[in-house]
Amino acid sequence: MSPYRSGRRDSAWKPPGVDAVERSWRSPLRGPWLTAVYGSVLLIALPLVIITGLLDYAAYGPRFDQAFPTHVGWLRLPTFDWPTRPSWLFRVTQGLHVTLGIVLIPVVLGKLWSVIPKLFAWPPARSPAQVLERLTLLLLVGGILFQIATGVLNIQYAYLFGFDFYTAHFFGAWVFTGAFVAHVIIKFPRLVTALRSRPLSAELRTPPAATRPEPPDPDGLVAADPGPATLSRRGAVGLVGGGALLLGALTIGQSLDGPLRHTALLLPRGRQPGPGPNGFPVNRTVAAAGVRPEQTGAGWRLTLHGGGRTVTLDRPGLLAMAQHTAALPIACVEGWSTRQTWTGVRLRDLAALAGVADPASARVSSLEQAGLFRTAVLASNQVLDPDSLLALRVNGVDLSPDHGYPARVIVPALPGVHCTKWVAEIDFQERTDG
Ligand SMILES: Nc1nc2c(c(=O)[nH]1)N[C@H]1C(S)=C(S)[C@@H](COP(=O)(O)O)O[C@H]1N2
Ligand SMILES: [Mo]
Repeated sequence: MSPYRSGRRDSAWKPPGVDAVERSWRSPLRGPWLTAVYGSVLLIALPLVIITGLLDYAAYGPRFDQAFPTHVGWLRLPTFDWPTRPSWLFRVTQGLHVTLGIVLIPVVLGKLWSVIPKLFAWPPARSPAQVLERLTLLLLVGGILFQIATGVLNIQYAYLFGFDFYTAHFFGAWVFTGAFVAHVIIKFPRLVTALRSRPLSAELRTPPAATRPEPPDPDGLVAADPGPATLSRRGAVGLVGGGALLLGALTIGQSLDGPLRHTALLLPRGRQPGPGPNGFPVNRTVAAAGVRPEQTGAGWRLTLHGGGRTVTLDRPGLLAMAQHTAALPIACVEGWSTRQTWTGVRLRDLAALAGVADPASARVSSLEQAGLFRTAVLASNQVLDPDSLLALRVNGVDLSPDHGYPARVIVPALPGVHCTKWVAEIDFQERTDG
């Protein structure tokens, strides 16, 4: 038999260079088992990232056209009233989304490393089924890298891309999720077989010197010409796991209060305005928002609309009303959160003062002239919760200018972005459906 006919598929014609590339993937660690180990971590954790992402979208109140992107066509999910209890709900869903998204980066990279020879597989199109599979892989790999890149750049406030983050991340999520579901359906049997092929406990006891390549596999993950092992599979799993733990340790602090907050080294700097009762993170400063000191001084007035009535109050007038204190978190879409103790007037008392006993919603407007943060709509349950406040004070002192002086909204479980600072006006809508 002629030697080139008995060989593997490399006897067929290939463009120059492909052979060399194929031979250069020589790690003896690559194979179904390692790919399946990284894959099973992602199989368990990524659905959590996807679900918390969808919940975050729901929390912004798509019903009031204030979730981004606003127009999502047939991707519109059934909307529901985002609850106000437990008050830490959004803190947990958004914190989990961002933290887990960061922690999984090394696992995604490890998984991609383990399958990278397949990117150069030749011939590129062996059968229609294989073309379809490679297409879903393109959406899968492209999708996850796109979601990681846009997500990380967003929380680092690096808007390097020329498109809207929310639109990109939202539609990117659907592309990725579709490809992820297809990939899991196609590969799940392989994953199970691969995990069963080598007991984890034995693998974790094998040193580099005893590490051998896996037998050749139908997917071509195992190198054709493996080199000697410089790292064991235990080492490869430990490297990725260690990277994930390190990222987690540097991130988790942004969701904690107390001394552990200082461990959040990946938080963008300069947002923690020092000690004292107002010393907690500021999303946008009063200066950055373009709110001028003369707007927030003694001449400031709060205007309430509703029930055909307009009521105007100054800050002493608000302080003369019944005051309520509640410990509530602010949780930002970017992942950080912090619990503080707020004092002010209940929103439901302000609704009653405006003549609206049963509000369907309330539109809150700030002193800002324009922009994303100028107005926010609160749903009925968010206005009526006894801890929903127009806060005047925090931790026993007046709000600082950066935290929204003279008055700001704080509502349990409401995304931070809708806790409007420097409030100028609240417009209560009476329920009309009886
Ligand atoms: N008027 C106004 N309100 C605002 C903002 C803003 O830029 N302008 N930022 C929002 C965002 S995104 C968050 S996370 C919270 C943060 O509140 P803090 O800066 O007091 O911590 O305020 C919200 N309220
Ligand atoms: Mo935010």
